[in-house]
Amino acid sequence: MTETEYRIALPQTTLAPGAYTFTARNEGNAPHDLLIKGPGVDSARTEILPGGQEGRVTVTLQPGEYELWCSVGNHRANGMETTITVG
Ligand SMILES: [Cu+2]
Repeated sequence: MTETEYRIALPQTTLAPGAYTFTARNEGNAPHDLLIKGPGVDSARTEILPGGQEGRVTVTLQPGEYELWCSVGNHRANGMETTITVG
């Protein structure tokens, strides 16, 4: 997935249950991170990524809805959040 000001872009928003490693690439100028929360996942996150850098986060997804967002500053309120549906 890619992060810019102020958007998280995913290749797809529905996934089958299972283990995944997400790669978040910061294609913006501001620092960004990526957090994931949902069934069985509470504190999964990348480090804060400077522009041009990427980070990974590994999670096991169960059926349900997962929130993805950037926790830097007010980025989430500015639009850096999305959801994934698993099932
Ligand atoms: Cu951000």
